Amino acid sequence: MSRIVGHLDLDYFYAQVEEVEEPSLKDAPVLVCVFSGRTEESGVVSTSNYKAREYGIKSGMPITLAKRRLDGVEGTFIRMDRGKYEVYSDRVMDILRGQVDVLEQAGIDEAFFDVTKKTGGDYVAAAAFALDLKGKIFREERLTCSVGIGPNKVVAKIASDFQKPNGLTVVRSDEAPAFLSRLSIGKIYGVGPKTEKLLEENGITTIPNLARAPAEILEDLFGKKLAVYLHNASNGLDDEPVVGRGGTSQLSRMITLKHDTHDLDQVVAQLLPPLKDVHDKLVSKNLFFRNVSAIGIPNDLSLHTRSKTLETPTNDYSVLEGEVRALFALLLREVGDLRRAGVRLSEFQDMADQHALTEFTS
Ligand code: TTP
Ligand code: CA
Repeated sequence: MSRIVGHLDLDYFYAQVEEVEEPSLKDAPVLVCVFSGRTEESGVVSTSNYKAREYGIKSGMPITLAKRRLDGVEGTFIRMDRGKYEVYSDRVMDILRGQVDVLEQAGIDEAFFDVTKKTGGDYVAAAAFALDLKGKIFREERLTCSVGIGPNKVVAKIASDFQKPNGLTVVRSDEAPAFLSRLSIGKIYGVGPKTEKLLEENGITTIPNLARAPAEILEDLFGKKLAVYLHNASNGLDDEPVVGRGGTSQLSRMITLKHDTHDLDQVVAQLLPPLKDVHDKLVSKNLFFRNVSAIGIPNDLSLHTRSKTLETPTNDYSVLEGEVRALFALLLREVGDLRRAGVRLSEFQDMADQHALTEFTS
């Protein structure tokens, strides 16, 4: 049975989450920014919606330059809230996990998946599956994404990027060389501007050039490993398996509070059972956590988070409860009555690994 691999990437992810929470933002530029705090305008754009991209706004661009590019057009500048985007990401990944044979999360807004068994190796079934998946993510989270389906990770990743946003591109293995031949070399995963320039200096300017380049030339330029990868990738070949991460990457719990409240003691008291439950899970899985987030949802259903990364990982319950209390104290300064509250732990370390590390360093 031939392998069928997919790659899913959420569209303009941080900015799209902000639009989901405030749909009136949709028709104008939305720029999610990391403010460095020196002056009101210092910092960079993390990402922006497609409306903003029409004005040439890009990730990593200084906010001052983005303002100049907007040239007086009204845009909304929003402070990046990574904890909030992680909650959305977790939920999308949970939807995916339930539907595919193997899931490999590759970033906050992207994942590879294997659906060979699920589809019986049939591309028509895989295309129908991908459409259904996109529909489910949109119905449940109001988020659009772009999906690529192909015979391997390299092709699937390029395919998901091919018709963004809200795209679906299916490339069968026999179509892969023709599909790739229309694209620039830089579209191949792992080929950055430096590699591209080096190839260009050696007369290799297109994917078909690369696909037919003599092995010795590529090996001279990049060494054996990268040369083999480039040769295979440009021919649409790649054996990398989709690796399901068996381990837990996050644990979270949300509750609806008995009454809407702004009282810290009330919130923390009601969160104690879910906190104990999360802590039991942590201990049973032999994990230490490093990052903890408090999540609060007021009546307007907007999502607010505050998170903390500890200097050293721990599984100490009193530390967990103390941090959660401190985070909710901060969060409640900025929002009104909460309707729902929750906690999320992430950045886990296996206790077994930690023992190994101590043995190694002592
Ligand atoms: P991307 O998937 O690269 O970008 P995107 O989702 O905003 O847009 P699209 O996929 O539609 O092209 O990155 C995912 C998120 O990672 C993005 O929403 C914000 C964050 N990010 C940064 O914070 N800084 C960066 O330089 C980039 C590229 C992304
Ligand atoms: Ca994305």
